[in-house]
Amino acid sequence: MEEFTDKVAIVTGGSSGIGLAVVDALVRYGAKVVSVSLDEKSDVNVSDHFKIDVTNEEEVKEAVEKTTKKYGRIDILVNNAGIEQYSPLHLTPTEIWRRIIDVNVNGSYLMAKYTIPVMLAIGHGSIINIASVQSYAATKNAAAYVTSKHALLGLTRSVAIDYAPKIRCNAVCPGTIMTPMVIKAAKMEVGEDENAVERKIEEWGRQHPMGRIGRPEEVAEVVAFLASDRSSFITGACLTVDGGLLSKLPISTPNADNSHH
Ligand code: BMA
Repeated sequence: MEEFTDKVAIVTGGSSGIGLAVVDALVRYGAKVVSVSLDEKSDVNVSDHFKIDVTNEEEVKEAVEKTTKKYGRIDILVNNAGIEQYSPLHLTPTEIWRRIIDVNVNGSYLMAKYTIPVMLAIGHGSIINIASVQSYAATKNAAAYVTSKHALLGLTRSVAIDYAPKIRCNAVCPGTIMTPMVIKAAKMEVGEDENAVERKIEEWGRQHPMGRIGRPEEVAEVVAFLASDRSSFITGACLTVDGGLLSKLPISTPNADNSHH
């Protein structure tokens, strides 16, 4: 499907996890994709890769300028770069709190700030923010991350109403997805042992009604849909991609098949 022929996309955090899957999907559907991340190198599929820190305003400005100069346009921005760390709020070092908010929220703000004028100039654009199920509810000991992901929905809605009808802005809210970030979180809980990590991830999977955690490609497909004209009347939305997690209350109920009555 060459849906994105002549379209140009920028993906932040494009060298691993969900970002990498998004890069691959957009390339597969015909877009030229520029990846920006802290890593030296990126996916072989990208048209360009810039090593930047999305919290650095000068670096963001320059990456957007270089992209616009070379390709003449930016149709799609995917704010995917994100970090998390687990600790109770009062034990979270202030610099860690600030860094999480800086990457997850301010990075998305800066990318939008410099990309929006380019989108306005070409008359359209689609911005997709990778939020989380933690945009709606919290896991324990993740206050900075949870706060940042809640904030991303505010950013999404504000951009949506400020720039409609030219620019659409939506969020995707993934549940647990098999990425380096989630593997790291599992290791924080159970240590380095591979079997223990696998068991932890399977346990998380069982908490999702679908019985498993998600694959990065399953998020990337939704991002591609929101980037495309197939979602032309969707703006300010958050599409949940969580295998049913947010639909479930963790309360036990009588089993009708096993009733005592
Ligand atoms: C994500 C991350 C993951 C976690 C998932 C479900 O945003 O925090 O580490 O597994 O939410 O809680």
